[in-house]
Order: sequence, then C-alpha cells, then structure tokens
Amino acid sequence: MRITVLTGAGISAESGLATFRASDGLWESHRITDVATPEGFAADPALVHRFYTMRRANAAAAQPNAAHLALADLARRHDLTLVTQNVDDLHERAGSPDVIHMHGTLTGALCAACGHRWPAPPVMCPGDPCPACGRPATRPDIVWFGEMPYHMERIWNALDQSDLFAAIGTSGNVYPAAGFAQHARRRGVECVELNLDASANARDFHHRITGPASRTVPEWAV
Ligand code: BV8
Repeated sequence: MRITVLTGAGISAESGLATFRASDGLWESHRITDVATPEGFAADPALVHRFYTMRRANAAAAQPNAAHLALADLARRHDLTLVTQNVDDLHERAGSPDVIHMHGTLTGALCAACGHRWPAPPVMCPGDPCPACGRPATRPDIVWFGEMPYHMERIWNALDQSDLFAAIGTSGNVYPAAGFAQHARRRGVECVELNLDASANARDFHHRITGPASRTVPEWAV
C-alpha cells in the first residue's frame, strides 16, 4: 500500500520540543513575525540566530519517541513517503530513511547570496561568511512564512499516487501543508488524522484518531 504521512510539531511534543500552538502563537516566548519571517531576520538577525541556536540545542538533546519509531518501522513494510513540517531531526534519528523536510532543517545552513548549503554549526551569528562565496549572507536553512516550502512537486506527486494519507500532530493552520488532505481527498485518497485534538482542517479527513502520538501512532501503524 502507498502511504503518504505528514507530521507536525505534535509528533515531537512528547520528546519535549515546544509546539507552536501550545504557546498561544508565541514560540518559545518569541513572536512568529520576529523569528520566522524574512522580515524578522532582516530586522534582527542576531535574535533569529539566537532563536534557532536554542531550538537546535533543544532538538539535539531530545530523543525520538514511540511515534517516530513506529513510522520508521512502517517504512520497512509499506511504500511510505514521509513529509514533515518539523525542522528537528527526530524522524531521521528514529531510523526513517528518506524524510522530506518541507520547512527546512535546524541542522542546515544556507547562504542567502549564493544558495550554498552546509551543516549548520551549533551557533550561527550575523555576518558569518559563507564557506563557498565568503559573503556574510549566512542564514538558517529554514522556510519562513512567505517563503516557498521545499520539495513541493515531489509531495504533490506522492499525494496523487497514494492509497492513504495520514496527518499526525499538526493543527492544520499552516499552508500549503494544511491543504494536503483536501488535495488527497479530491483524488479519492483515504485520509486519516491522528492528533491530540481536532485540527483546523479536521473536516477534510475521513477518519480521526484522538490521543497522544506516542500511543496512537504505534497502534495505527501496524
Ligand atoms: C507559502 C519553519 C507561498 C519555521 C514554518 C492566509 C491563508 C492561507 C495561507 C496563508 C495566509 N496568509 C499567509 C499564508 C501562507 C502561510 C500560512 O499558511 N500562514 C498561516 C499562519 C495562515 N504559509 C506560508 O507562508 C508558507 N509559504 O505559502 O509560500 C509562496 C508562493 C510562491 C513563492 C513564494 C512563496 C510557508 C509556511 C512555512 C512557515 N514555516 N516552520 C520553524 O519551524 O522555525 S511553519 C511552522 O508552523 C512549523 O513548521 C510548525 O510545524 C508549524 C506549526 O504547525 P504544526 O506543525 O501544526 O504545529 P502546531 O503547534 O500548530 O500544532 C501542533 C498540533 O499537535 C496541535 O494540533 C496539537 O493538538 C497537536 N499535539 C500536541 N501534542 C501532541 C499532539 N498531537 C499528538 N500527540 C501529542 N502529544
């Protein structure tokens, strides 16, 4: 069976990583517009680098939970395309072989001038030179609001060719990810949502499994 799974911050919540929604739109006590937009980075790159340095350290200290492990096991038994909105590497560390990070990764650095990518150092500062072109245009390799998510063509194709689409731990507030269920459903794909509570796009799913991902995902992914 061909399955496409989309995960959000909720799958990493039981690993101790903050979700966007739980903090009432404040993220680790920062306003989204200040830390997750190109305008915010232009206005205060040091603040944004500090925000991602802190999240990079939190992610490195976290461990994958049973939900991440269950998805890694699912990939060994089915044709699974795993798409995540998350920028942590817990899916990889759980053993998932081919994770599509549509919003980028905490472990990546990007040169805004030449497009060069390299592994992010633990701490990044404004003006750090790009190792390829030398220009002081280093930024986190993260897709901010208003920027085009990565790998979209591959994701749309996977949704079109799937028998089943599952969204796990996402509030369904952020597009285009929040539109995946409607896209799939229109193509006759069975859609299921596994979440702690009803998402903003719950109506797009045929089925809903409510509860913490560390319990619901292993039970579902048999
Ligand atoms: C784009 C990187 C176009 C940063 C992120 C108006 C209408 C529609 C769309 C828009 C609009 N205005 C603007 C837009 C577009 C905008 C958008 O969607 N805005 C929203 C707010 C309305 N989208 C964009 O800008 C995207 N780009 O559209 O580009 C374009 C076209 C051409 C050319 C150029 C551009 C880019 C969006 C990407 C933004 N970056 N992340 C970072 O991570 O640091 S998004 C960010 O939000 C994270 O990725 C995070 O994943 C996401 C939050 O969503 P969730 O993952 O769902 O997390 P959340 O906390 O919200 O929910 C957690 C859920 O888990 C909850 O439901 C909770 O109940 C559940 N849960 C909690 N614990 C558990 C659990 N479930 C199970 N078990 C548990 N234990």
